[in-house]
Amino acid sequence: MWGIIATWSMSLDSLNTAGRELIFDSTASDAVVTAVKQVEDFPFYKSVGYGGLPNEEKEVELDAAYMDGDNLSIGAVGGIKDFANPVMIARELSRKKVNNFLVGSGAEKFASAHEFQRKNMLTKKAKKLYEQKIKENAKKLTPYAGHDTVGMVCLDKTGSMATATSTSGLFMKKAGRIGDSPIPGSGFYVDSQIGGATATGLGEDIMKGCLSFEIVRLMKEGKSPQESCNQAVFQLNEQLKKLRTEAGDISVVAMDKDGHWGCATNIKDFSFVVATAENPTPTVYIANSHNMETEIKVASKQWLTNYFAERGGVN
Ligand code: SD4
Repeated sequence: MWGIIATWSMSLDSLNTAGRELIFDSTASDAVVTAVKQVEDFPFYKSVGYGGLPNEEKEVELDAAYMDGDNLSIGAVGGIKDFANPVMIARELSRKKVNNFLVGSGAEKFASAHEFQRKNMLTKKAKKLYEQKIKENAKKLTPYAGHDTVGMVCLDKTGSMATATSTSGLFMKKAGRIGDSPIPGSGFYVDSQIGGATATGLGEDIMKGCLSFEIVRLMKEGKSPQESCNQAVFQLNEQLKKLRTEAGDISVVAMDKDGHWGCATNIKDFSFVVATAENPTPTVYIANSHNMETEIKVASKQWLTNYFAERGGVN
């Protein structure tokens, strides 16, 4: 068995690549990092890597993480600027015994010392959107519809699991703001003996529930990935609404050690992608919630046509 699950339809192409690699015996670690890197490199996506939208000071600050489910090694970077592939830097950090999570200039020094590729990550398109936003004087922090953090959980044929995330965080965030995506247990978690989970949405709220760890904990208790995602997301959603009158956007995907998967969301039409040994062609699914249950359907041909038509306009 092998499998990979990823947040948002933007992961579709990279799951094609990852799926092929997994068929040919790639490790979960290599497959997940290659797949996330591919999303980072694609300029159309406004919320990950190259093309990511800037903070309120017009700087693209990126967060990324990597976790190895075999030994629980974690590496993460927060608020890193001017490097092409934060996910690769995160994996390199996971190989160290200490200093696994570096932010800002410390992360950049590490990346330089290890000769990771430098790149100005602010595209013309991102700059234009920033200038528009400044004109509108609209600074409300919201996750953007449709294209947010890329998070993936991967299982390879040998039973190893790995997870990785990458994001530019929220458009117009304060300089130095870090979301859930690089925070272990919140944006991601994986244990090859159990399974893994990763989240996307409003980091400030996802962190309140340590959501990814909670899902893995529920799977350890014997719940299926789908039951675990439902319980973790809907309980947190209800609790936030009760205690704070509202809950931000929250979506998660999970896979267990046998390649079974699940998803839950409190937003409309959350898209995610799955490829497994049984269904090796990556499939885009759309999730919605109804009475604390998640309804999942395969994205229609029309939905995919619209997605590809919109995505065509690179830069
Ligand atoms: C963050 N969770 O920085 C990320 C952003 C995101 O949907 O996933 N938006 O809070």
